Amino acid sequence: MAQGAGWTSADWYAEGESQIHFFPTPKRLIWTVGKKIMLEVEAWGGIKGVRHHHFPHDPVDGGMRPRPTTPGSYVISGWGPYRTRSWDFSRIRWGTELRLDGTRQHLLYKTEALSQPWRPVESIIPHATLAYVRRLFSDIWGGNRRYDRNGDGIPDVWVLNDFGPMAINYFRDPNRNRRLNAGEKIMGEMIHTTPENEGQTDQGKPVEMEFSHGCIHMRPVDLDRLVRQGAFKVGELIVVHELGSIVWEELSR
Ligand SMILES: [Ca+2]
Ligand SMILES: [Ca+2]
Repeated sequence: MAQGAGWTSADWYAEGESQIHFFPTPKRLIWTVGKKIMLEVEAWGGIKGVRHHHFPHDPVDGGMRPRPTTPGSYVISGWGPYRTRSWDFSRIRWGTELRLDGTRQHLLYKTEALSQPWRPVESIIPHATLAYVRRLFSDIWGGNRRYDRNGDGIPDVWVLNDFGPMAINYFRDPNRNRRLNAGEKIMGEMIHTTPENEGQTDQGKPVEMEFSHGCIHMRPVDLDRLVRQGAFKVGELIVVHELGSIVWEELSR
């Protein structure tokens, strides 16, 4: 079993080491190498429950209350499209192929099962009728043709997953070996974009950031930039600083 104290503040900004630091209060995510800032972008974490504030397509059971992003020093475990049963629209992986059934009344998604390669979207997300998906796609993506090549308002692929095309995940690493061992768990909080922000970017509209339920939200262009420049490496430390913390002033550019 994994044991030990894990990574601590003594490990932050280690000489010559690439790290990610997230400061929820000033809404900054910083990629550092030692004490040098390689890139700094805006990023939004979670906050304490906000009364009367509803996030886009909140789960109908209301089971997901916003919470602050959990502070700590973690290790990046990987990235990719994320899928979870806890969020209705995230039950289907981003980019999954879609098509209409024979009656053209129901939307099907491509499964990974050979026995039943296409299943109704409604079988996994009951309220996601064809009309609902069309409306949501129009609200988020406008008249997008990249994901709707025939222009019928029905997307060709699933671009409504709450976690965007790619989520970067991380874990607590009590035994400090930078590997995910038995007894170590990947956090349910991760770095990702939202479909709303992806759609705004695609349409050239201003990107309106929102507080998360605990995850770390970034602009699609910023996430792309960090990934392209090699900021998120497996095994690298990611530090979620406490609410109220400010960016350490000894960092330089
Ligand atoms: Ca279409
Ligand atoms: Ca470990």
